[in-house]
Amino acid sequence: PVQTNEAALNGNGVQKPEPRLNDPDTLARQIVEKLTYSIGKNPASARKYDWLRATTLAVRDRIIDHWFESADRFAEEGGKRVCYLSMEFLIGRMLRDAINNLGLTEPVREALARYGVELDMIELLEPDAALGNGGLGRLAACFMESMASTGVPGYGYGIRYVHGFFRQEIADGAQVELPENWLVHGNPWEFERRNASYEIGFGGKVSMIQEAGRPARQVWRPAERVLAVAYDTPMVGWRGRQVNTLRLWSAQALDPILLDAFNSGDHIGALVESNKAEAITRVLYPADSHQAGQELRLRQEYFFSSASLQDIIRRHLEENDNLSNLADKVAIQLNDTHPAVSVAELMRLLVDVHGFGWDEAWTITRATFSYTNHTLLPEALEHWPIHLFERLLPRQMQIIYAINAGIIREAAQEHGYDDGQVAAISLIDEGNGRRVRMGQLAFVGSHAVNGVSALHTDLMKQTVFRDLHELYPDRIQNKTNGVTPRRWLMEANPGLTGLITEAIGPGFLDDIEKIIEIDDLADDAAFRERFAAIKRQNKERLANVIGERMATSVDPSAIFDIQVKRIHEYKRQFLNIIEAIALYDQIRSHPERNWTPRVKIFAGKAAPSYVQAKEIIHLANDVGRVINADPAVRDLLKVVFIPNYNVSLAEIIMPAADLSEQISTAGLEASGTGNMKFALNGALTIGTLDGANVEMLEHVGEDNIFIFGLTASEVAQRRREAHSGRSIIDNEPMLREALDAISSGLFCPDSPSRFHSLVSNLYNNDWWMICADFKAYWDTQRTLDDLYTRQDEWQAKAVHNTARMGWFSSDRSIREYARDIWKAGPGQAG
Ligand code: 9GP
Repeated sequence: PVQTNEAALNGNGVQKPEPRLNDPDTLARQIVEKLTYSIGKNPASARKYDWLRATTLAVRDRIIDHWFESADRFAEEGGKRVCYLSMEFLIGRMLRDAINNLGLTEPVREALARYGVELDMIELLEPDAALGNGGLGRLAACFMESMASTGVPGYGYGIRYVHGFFRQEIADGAQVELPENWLVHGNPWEFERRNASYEIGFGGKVSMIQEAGRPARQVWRPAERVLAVAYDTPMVGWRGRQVNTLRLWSAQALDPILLDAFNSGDHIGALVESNKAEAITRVLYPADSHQAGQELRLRQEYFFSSASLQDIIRRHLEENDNLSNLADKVAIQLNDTHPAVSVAELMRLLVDVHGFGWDEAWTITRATFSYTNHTLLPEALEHWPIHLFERLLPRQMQIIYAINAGIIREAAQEHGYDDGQVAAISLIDEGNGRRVRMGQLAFVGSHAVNGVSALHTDLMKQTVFRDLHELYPDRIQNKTNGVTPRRWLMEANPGLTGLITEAIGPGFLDDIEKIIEIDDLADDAAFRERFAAIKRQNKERLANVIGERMATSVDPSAIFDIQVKRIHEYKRQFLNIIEAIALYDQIRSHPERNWTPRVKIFAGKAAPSYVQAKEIIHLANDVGRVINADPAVRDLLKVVFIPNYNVSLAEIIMPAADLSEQISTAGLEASGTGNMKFALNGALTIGTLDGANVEMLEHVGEDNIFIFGLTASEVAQRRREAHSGRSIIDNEPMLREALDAISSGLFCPDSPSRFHSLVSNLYNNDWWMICADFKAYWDTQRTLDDLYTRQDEWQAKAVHNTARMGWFSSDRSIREYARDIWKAGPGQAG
């Protein structure tokens, strides 16, 4: 038998390894051990990628020490868990984040340097974990980091896509989508957990069974079953205080191969089941503001919802006698409607599997769930055809009908709702070929529903959820988004972080709102100069990236005017391009004027099926090609579109911006989080009164942000009046000439009509208010040109922006969720 030293045993009788030490000597030794014994490489012949892996494994060991501590602490203290269900986690690279949060950046750098390996070089080899499309997915990643940093016991639940968000290339100006392959070299951060696997059913029949001595109950016999297998990634918070878990599900067939088929020679057929199962988690749907509408998507949604709920229930029953106190121990946040089917699935598990009565199950369900809405765009609101839902999830469909009947009864009997009002709140849309409305399902199944900025929350009450808000007036609340200052300031902008630390000490690293202490330094010329010098270095770094990737040279002393985000008509990249064309025209017509040099930088991906968005990308590229090559412009204006925008590129772009473009049609951008990242890094914002811009205005002050254009209510008014762009274009020569230039084929001589439909949309209805806002936008840009020539003033405003953005931290958002919605985490009775 194995001899153990009793004194060295912990409570479970298992010997615990010594926690890893963090000095460079130990790190250096352990990195080489990983290289040798885990990767099988000799240090002399190891390649950079092997060093990255070895470093990751050595760092991961240290995270594991903290992970177990967090788990032990939670087991001791009890309390409530938060489960964050999200189809998307747009994480990006993990090594830099992990070593920053563990305080290991310098020790690791030093350890690697002993072998002549540069940390900054190997970090770049790590693939981005791009398991998300944009704002919603990136918010989920910021929230995971902030939950760990603020001590909230959080579990992220999502899908382990084999192929994340597609890789974008630009060919002849147009977007080309290529598969992304982040797992091709394996993923050293994750742990496969075969013991946490659950069966997920689809299709089949429901029948009522009556067993002796028990009430009759419904039993679902699915026609198909797949296995959900868990992969866990530890997510370490600031100073390693807490490590939470991101659990991603991978789909597998119950039988990896159908041997009968194989043996009878049908080699392809033998793998059909397994291919069909694995298809569920193979690819991330690349649309952020449009419902995908396909069966596979509904399968993905149900697959990860059911697996997560089964896991939550299993864990709960390991620690508790039964499920009646589920809501005291677990808060489940539904990130958008993608996991909304969870409401029906939890009811099924409680009623059909665990024998609860309907009313008690409904009380538990509502108390457990809460739901965040991220968009008001009608085309993004999910609603599934009943026939599809019924075929794939027959028992969940019955449950939805039963929930609906209860809500309708309550509305009619207690509130006197008439048929029209009932139709408006119903979970079933009877008007469009009968569909299940997932927003309504998430709303009625939750005790709290939130929007992501003050304006968006107000608009939710007035528009998409007006009727449900009337019925449940206390349910909607606001939780303005935030971003993690660790990734978006400390890691992305070490220069600025160093300057601030020097000026006010390191207190802001633990409490970002203390960054306000640099506000007065806006009046200090020496501080401003250093602030500007750091911006300059960051601009040079971006200029190098642009030079390398696109062979275009840009001058870092010009205004770096940047719009990076998903490409969408409501985000109005088109307005920005039209302004660039108008400026181009003016520079050519008035060479004698004192123009302020500008580089307009774009990046972002379009959903592959979104024709207009792809045309906008094409236009940006075509316009850039013509302007950048025109000697008459004398480098006063450049237009560049950087391909393949992702988190890693954003980390280079955000710190390098002078001007941040947040110019969505008012009322359409739920919050925005790019706006926050830019301003935190000292960019001035040109923006509309939309999303969180409204609150940014309140925080940074009206002198430090450049607001223009129609308000949300003015936009709504114009739309009611069937506004069209024609009369504005007729009266605005600069706008007309810019549009004429596009229509004439000036930028696309190979295919002069390429952009005709984009332009004719403006004449016909100007739905996105591009014409309506053009003049105000143009004027504001010229004010900014002027301001840029007065660098002292500009830099003072930039300092005020950084100083006053502390509130827009995801730590603050998470504390609000924890206090108002989850009742979990430090200081909450759990
Ligand atoms: O478009 C919103 C964006 O405004 C918001 O900041 C983000 C996070 O709340 O969510 C975006 N929505 C989506 O990504 C999908 O609806």
